[in-house]
Amino acid sequence: MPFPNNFLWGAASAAAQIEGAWDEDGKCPSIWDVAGEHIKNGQDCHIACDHYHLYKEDVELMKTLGLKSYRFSISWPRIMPEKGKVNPKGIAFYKNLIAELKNAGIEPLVTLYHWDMPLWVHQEGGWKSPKIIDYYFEYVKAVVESLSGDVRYWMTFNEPQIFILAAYMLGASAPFQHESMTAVTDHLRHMLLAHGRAVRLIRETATLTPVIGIAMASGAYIPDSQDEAGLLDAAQKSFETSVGEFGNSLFMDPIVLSLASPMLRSKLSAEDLKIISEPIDLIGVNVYQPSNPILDKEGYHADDRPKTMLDWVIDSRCLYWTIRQYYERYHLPIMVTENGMANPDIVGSDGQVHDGIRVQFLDDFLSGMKRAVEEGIPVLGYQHWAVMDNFEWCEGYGPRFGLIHVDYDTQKRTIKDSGWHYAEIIRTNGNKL
Ligand code: GCO
Repeated sequence: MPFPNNFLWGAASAAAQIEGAWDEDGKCPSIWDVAGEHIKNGQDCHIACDHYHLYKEDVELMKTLGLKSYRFSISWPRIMPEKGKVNPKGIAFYKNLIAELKNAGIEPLVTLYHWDMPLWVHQEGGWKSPKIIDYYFEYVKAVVESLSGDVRYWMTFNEPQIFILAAYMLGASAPFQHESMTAVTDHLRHMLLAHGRAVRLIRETATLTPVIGIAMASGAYIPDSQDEAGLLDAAQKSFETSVGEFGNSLFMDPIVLSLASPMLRSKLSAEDLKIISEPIDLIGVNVYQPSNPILDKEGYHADDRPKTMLDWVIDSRCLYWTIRQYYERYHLPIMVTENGMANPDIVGSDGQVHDGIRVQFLDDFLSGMKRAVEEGIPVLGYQHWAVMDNFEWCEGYGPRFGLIHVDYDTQKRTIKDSGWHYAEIIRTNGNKL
């Protein structure tokens, strides 16, 4: 039995991608609500999956799948629509959702920030301004005060690579800015300090003993050979050069090892590093594809490999190697906080969704994860991205990532073949993999 009985088999989502109700019950707009022309086909996230109204039905479906855990994010603009003001209706929504999950025996895993910054915070400078450190602290305080009686698992942030570097440097994610790398190192510092202060706050004030982490956009470089030199070379590529400045060590070295990566050396004082390296309990990895296609264009032959509809290479080895490389570098338990694939799924004439490609994807990737578990690496759980089809940021509603299909005209949900297949994997605790 490779998987422990308390292994958290789950699925994931994020507030801006599923909730809708963008201006209801006191919520203020987020930077994604006003993303306008940056989103394909004139789409927006104002209604999305209408999960804000349909959460009971959605939790029921999660129960049908037998999920042990559900990773979702809390909408900061729903909780703090104005500076210094907590919105009781925002809190109430998450209290109700969590109560529903608990009744269904599903462990809530909370992400505190999955990119939907309140517009007012952005107007005050967003990640450019150190003010955000206090604003985020106040928000986290309100959430922990009201929800930590029922929540144990906390992720401070989801993928800082995207919401800092892609968002402020490449203009590829809200708020779509084009700043220099030097300017953006300030934003990085703010994010790292916000993380460290939040970890300490949660540790000191949460009602239930917390398990705290951060979710990173990951995707290991798969070793070219498995001798010592090959393994070293791969880990070095993954952490030092992986996708240039997006290298994961930029974030994780200060957080876990209290070491400033070269780019941040002149920015982070010893005092900063002390705050940033507040001990965490796990590292969340979001794994979609390996970094080989970027770092080894010639040798990897990406063109010959299967791809998802977003053109992401499907290579299941990358889940195993990501878990292993993270563990070997940081020696912290790992949670797979995202892993999945986009596919243009449709409901067939038999009323079912036959996404055989995702069934295969699950078997292949989960077998890789099983190998890591068998080798003794502490893997706490696996959260498939996503629980249901949703708003894929600038890509809009085209790419479908869900285990559950969503008809956006009628909001009808249909469990896909992959959903039923995953349910069986969960029921047998991964023994069939
Ligand atoms: C990310 C985010 C998710 C995405 C998913 C598919 O990794 O970009 O965490 O919100 O929807 O990864 O792209």
